[in-house]
Amino acid sequence: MAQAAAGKLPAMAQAALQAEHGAGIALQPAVPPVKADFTLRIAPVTVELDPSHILSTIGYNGSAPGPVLRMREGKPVTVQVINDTDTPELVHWHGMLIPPEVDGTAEEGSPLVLPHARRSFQLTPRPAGSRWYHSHAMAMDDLHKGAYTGQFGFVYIEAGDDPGNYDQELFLAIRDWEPFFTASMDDEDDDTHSGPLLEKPAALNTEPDGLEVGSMTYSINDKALGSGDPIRVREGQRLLIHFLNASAIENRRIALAGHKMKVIALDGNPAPSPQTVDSIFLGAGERIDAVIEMNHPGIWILGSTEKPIRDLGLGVVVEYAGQHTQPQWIDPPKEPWDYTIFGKSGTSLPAPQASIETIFEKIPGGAGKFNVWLVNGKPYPHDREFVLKQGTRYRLVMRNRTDDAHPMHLHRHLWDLVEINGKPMGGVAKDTVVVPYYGRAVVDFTADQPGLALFHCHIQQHMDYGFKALFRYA
Ligand SMILES: [Cu+2]
Repeated sequence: MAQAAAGKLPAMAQAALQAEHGAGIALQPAVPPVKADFTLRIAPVTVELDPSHILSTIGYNGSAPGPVLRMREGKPVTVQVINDTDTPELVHWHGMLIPPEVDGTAEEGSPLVLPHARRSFQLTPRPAGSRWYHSHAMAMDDLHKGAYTGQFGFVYIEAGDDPGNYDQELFLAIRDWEPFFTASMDDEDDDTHSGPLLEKPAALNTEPDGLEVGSMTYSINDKALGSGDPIRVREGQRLLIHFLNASAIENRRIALAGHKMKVIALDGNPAPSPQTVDSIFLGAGERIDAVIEMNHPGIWILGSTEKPIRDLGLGVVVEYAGQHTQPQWIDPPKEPWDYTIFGKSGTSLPAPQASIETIFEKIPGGAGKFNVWLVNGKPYPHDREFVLKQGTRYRLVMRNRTDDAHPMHLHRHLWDLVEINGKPMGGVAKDTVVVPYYGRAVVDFTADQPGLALFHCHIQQHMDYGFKALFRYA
């Protein structure tokens, strides 16, 4: 926890160095070593959330999360992936504009890294900002596979122009562990609403819902709240925190008690209007970069705004020097999360030349079964993919006719948000957007990344049971 909180070379940076130099990786005989800039070894790991919760999962380079990989924008790198498990694996580079062969999904035709085999990938990291890598394997009804495992980590792509206007830089990944099937899912999806229900279906399907996935335990990085080192600060410091919701399951709201956060980037892309907020909301797969002024001495909890989730581990203690109280929590004001406040009105974007309509629906699975998710009336795979023409500017309309908020992601492309639930906006670029329940999101993008591109909900179970589609180039 709080890997960058103390010392010159934080543990995650050391891990990154190790990854860079491939330290500790035993090369199998008869396989010539590959000169790689980064090596990711997929293998069983243990995660000690706290001394009474030690979990077994699959991770990268002996830990979960894996190392923070720092890359330079535009500078090609070779990544060697070694799969020391019995399951074929895929490493996806979320938020990068890279070809389908290296993007890391089976649907796009990226090669699998077979069990007990290795494979090298060349990619040119871009754009700059907070990206991440994770398994893109299907899990279906196996909660020990894919994004349910500890296979996730940050990639930070540097542009070389970081003014370093902060005293500490931290990478905090929000996670849940020990997933289980449940008939009742209670989450904060209603947080996403600030408008009318624009996309309510004509006739509500009132069949009972199928099983969803819940979690027994939570953490930030690999430690539960109260375990591991606190983030140690001094009054007057500025913290730059890169947040990532690495959950395969849920969207989350996060706050630091007693403090406000200035959101400066969404999904790693600078926000044209940075805003100071009481809490942040992260859909599964989303990132937020926030600067926090240490102006309220005490000992505080940074964590989930939901008490039951904090009690199950989702948080970390922030400790000012010289303070000796118990960690305090204060509920922040509850306001719906609103992407539009980070945009800039009057932002001029190229006009869309064509539009793509998508409608999301749920077929309730009923007791003991799974829901099925439809894109335009059908679960994946579709008879015909969405066809893009190279160089064309598209308007993608996402109509969510379900009672859940879905974090939608299009691989290998960058979206410009133009409307959330009827509210126009501009200037915010993202790769993942939470489409409010019975709501709508509209984004524009330029088709400039030839090859197949996967479009899906970032909640693993939704994706596995139909909630995905392929975009292909004509
Ligand atoms: Cu979903």
